[in-house]
Amino acid sequence: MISYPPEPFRIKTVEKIRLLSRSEREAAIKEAGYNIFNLSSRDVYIDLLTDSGTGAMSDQQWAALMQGDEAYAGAQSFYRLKEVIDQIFGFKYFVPTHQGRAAENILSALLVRPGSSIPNNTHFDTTQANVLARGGNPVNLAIPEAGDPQSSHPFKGNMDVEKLEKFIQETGTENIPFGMITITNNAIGGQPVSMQNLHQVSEIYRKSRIPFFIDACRYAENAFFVRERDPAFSDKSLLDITREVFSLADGATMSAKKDAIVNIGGFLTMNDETLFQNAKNELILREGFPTYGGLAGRDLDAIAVGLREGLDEKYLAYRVGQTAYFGHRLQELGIPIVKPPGGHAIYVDAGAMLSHIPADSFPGQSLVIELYLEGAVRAVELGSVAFGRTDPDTGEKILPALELVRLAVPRRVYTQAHIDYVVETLARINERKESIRGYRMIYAPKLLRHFTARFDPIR
Ligand code: P70
Repeated sequence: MISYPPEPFRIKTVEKIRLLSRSEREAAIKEAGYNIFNLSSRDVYIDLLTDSGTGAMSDQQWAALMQGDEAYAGAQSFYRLKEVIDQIFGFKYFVPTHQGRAAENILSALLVRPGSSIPNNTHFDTTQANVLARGGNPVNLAIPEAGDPQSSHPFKGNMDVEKLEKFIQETGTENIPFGMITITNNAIGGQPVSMQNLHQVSEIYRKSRIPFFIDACRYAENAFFVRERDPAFSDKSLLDITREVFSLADGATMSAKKDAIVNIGGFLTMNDETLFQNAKNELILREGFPTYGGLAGRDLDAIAVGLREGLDEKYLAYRVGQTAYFGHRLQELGIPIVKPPGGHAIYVDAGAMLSHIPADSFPGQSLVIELYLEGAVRAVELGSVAFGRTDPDTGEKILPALELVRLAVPRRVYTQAHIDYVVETLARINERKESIRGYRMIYAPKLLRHFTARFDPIR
């Protein structure tokens, strides 16, 4: 029997969910242009679209909201958040932003020049888009194992350091305004990055004088995996591990909607004073005054409390345990998933499961739609719909290595019975998988197309 530690909390507030009938679901998804982003959330039973902003806040966080200081400048909420960010991240400066992509936008606006390149283990959708939007070139340099769903490499999120060195040599440091690494690596399965890899990447960037920024959304889950999987860290505290990680970089972008367990918020943090000055000016132009960013004072307080809760050992053991339980149950049923289970989500290898559907007919999108039709479960495609694009110079279609469907687990929201329901839904789909057809994309914008694309079933 697979199990995981019981929830280290009890439930004080509940939210009703409803399950539509099959014919109602058919009508809803058709109306949505076969894109789950267009569904009304009332029509979704189990919502695994994202773990971003969907977590349940604690009583402590709700209490902190009441103490929010809504002063325009110098709010006490800012100083309370600063204390926590100083302790966990340890960079000299930070600016609050309304979410992660706003931090990415500021960084890209200030540093990306047309034609320049930004390496990463794997850029997630909004970082890729923010770099592209400034005329830059987002480059993915993950280790080869990242492209193999079967590989059980313990740190499959790692960057390929040889490729990184070669890339820097060929491109020239003057064409790389900053380098990144994403922890955990969301695009390829929520896989962790090892401390050793972070040290190597940091050394390479530093010796080339390339500023190093960490996309830190799921840094706490990454720290937990480092402690679990690297014997050198088994007796270190999660805070010590985290401090070591951030000491290797020059700054970080953060979506607090993930490991800080809030519904909205983020920040950009850095050591460079000039960059900080410039970031403040960008912030004032678009987000807000530097002591609140695009947020209310109370939001800053919720983040301050959430950052500490997100790094709690008991919480993380339950959290990562729940995701692993989910993955192991699917593996028992022979459903191909990215191995090993990631921190915040399970990624079904739709390319393998629906191998009769070619990439340009979007097997991942087909599976996402089937999940909704079969059980009103909402997942997201992370394959050719989300990451596919056309090279502006050559007109060549660039497709991702894998056709994945992500089932993200919101933090502190669903119970084991909910997870079991999703497993059973997928089991029924798996039994009739040969009859599932592909889709045609009938509308797509240039950037971040998955959010608004529309589809038609191929008959
Ligand atoms: C997700 C969401 C956000 C994200 C991220 C990394 C590694 C930056 C950001 C931006 C986005 C999403 C995707 C599909 C469906 C719904 C939402 N990731 N870096 O779920 O942060 O959203 O705060 O601007 O994962 O993974 P923000």
